[in-house]
Amino acid sequence: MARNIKLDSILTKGRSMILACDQGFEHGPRDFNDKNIDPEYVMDIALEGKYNAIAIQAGMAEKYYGLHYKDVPLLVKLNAKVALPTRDPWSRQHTSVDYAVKLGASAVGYTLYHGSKFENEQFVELGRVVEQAHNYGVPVVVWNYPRGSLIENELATDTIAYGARVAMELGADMVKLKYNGDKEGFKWVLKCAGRAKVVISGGAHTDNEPFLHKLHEAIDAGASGVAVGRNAWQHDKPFAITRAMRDVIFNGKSVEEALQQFGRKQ
Ligand code: FBP
Repeated sequence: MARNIKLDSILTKGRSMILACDQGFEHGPRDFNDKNIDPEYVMDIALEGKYNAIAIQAGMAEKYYGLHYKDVPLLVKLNAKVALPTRDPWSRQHTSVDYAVKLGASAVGYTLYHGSKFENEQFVELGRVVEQAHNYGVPVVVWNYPRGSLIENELATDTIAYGARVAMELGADMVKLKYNGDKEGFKWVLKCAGRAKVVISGGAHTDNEPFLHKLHEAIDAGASGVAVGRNAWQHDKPFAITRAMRDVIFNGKSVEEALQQFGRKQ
């Protein structure tokens, strides 16, 4: 019998637009400028932009997620690694599910590097996370990154599909993965994910049109949304790009229609 996992807490009409701000850890402060280095700047985008969740590490949740932001569901990342070059990434869990729940998490997140020589340790950790989170009814979002010495091309469709399957079989309720531009192949990726929702990652900040085009294609193929960071909070018009993403994800708008959001006031 399916368990009572409250995935709806981070969905609108079955879809999701998540704002991620864990790049300060994953990539380092080079991703930020004077404005967006302030977590409140990013949290305000999540709140006013009505995102389905803000994905942050526990320390940021402790210091910044309070009553003021209670209308943005909190997604606490449970593991992380820094951006030091390594062939075989291993992102170990540093925050417990219990603590994430105490912080007010509606969902927890875990980054899985399948294809790293440390993948078995990560499988065990993620398995435990799923068990603990589901005991609370808290959904688990898996950041799926096939990466490591066993992976030749992390953007090959078969590789992405394998990652989606692994995450679903380990218990992910939502899988966040990269969209490689192969729309037909992506339909297979979605089938591999089964009943786990699939959201695509935003990637490095790019121009509005190609970014929205990528999002539109993925949604059209059947994706459930996006977990975006740099394309939102590095944008000089974060609310316009937020509304444009919303148009594509929730309102069935074309890229051309969504781009009209840039003609409006911020
Ligand atoms: P972006 O939209 O900025 O790419 O953020 C999404 C995200 O999943 C972050 O949560 C994470 O820090 C980052 O991508 C990791 O991406 P990568 O390791 O591929 O640079």
